[in-house]
Amino acid sequence: MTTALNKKWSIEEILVLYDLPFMDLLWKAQHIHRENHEVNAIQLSSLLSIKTGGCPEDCSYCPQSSKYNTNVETERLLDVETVLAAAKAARNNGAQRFCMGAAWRSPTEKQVDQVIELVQAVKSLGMETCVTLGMLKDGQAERLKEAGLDYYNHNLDTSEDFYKEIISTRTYQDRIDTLDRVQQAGLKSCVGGIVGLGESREQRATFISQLANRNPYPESVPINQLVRVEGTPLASGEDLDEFEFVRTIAVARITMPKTAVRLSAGRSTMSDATQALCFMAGANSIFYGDQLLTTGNPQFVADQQLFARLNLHAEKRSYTVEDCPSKKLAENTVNTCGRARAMAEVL
Ligand code: SAM
Ligand code: DTB
Ligand code: SF4
Repeated sequence: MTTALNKKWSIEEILVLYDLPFMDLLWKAQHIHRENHEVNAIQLSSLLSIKTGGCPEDCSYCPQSSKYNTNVETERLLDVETVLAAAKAARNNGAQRFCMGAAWRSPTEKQVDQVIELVQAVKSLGMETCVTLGMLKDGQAERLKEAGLDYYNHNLDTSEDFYKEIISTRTYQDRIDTLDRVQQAGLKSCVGGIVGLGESREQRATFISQLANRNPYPESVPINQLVRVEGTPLASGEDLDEFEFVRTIAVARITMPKTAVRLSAGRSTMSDATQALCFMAGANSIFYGDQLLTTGNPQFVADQQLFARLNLHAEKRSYTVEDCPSKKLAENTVNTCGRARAMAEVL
């Protein structure tokens, strides 16, 4: 799968998409979705906070910032056994990728070493891995790639002009620099943002243009709905119209046809009907598991029931020999790994 750029998107063109009649927009998004992805298949990623709280950054939405008085306790980095147990539970429930998040501004070399140990342990279960550790320095993305990491998550979150109103401890360019390092190291990138921070539609369109015009554009695009957390500056405010959230999913699908668009934070308070509209609009990935980082997510069983009602299934993946956890297949043969197939059959 390549996400090489074949069209540059102007902000005006993206706004034209946003302005389409809702049904026309969804039709267009679903059409593009079907040309590029398996129909009714959803990629399942489980998430674990491996280092919670005490972050020196001041992201206005985040319960893990040390600048705000939230209920989140600061914890140490989890050990390998704890992480492995969580990853096994996620795999047994059908998750195919395991994402690990750390509340760091930027990891030290020693912290990268510790995360490498976690990545290797999770890989040994036959799962794909993703980590989000904050900004990376030169050489760190290469070290993670060498260790077998598949994806690095680093969100741009919103448009550059609105970013300054949400975060003062780093710049938009700092984020872009890390994304460039991630891509140059050959890691797949997972880059998305938050909708409902108080941004305008034009700022949402500008944010989408930032993602869609990267070359290649990200392999994975998480679209989070703001989860309002007591104690953060964004704890209260006017909620965004839910159809505007669905429109944002559709616009991401149209502008980045091959990416996995992930319906991310915010599902706990979203109706099943709105989630179904998001899948119709081209979302084909979710965070799957009872917990995001510090806030809740629908229970495994709730999602299994929703999938059954909507006739959705977990994405089935073909693993090459390199990726196959059993490592029993002949070299250079492309085949479907039995273990991977069994994992995908869980749902
Ligand atoms: N510290 C790292 C960083 O900022 O990249 C990794 C963890 S950070 C929690 C990952 C992402 O979670 C943020 O970029 C943001 O998009 C999302 N996030 C954090 N708090 C959120 C909230 N209250 N609602 C929705 N998304 C949130
Ligand atoms: C992403 O885009 N969303 C996830 C993941 N990447 C790391 C995080 C959502 C966090 C929601 C608030 C919380 O649980 O702390
Ligand atoms: Fe820290 Fe990431 Fe939260 Fe910002 S979003 S405060 S960088 S954990």
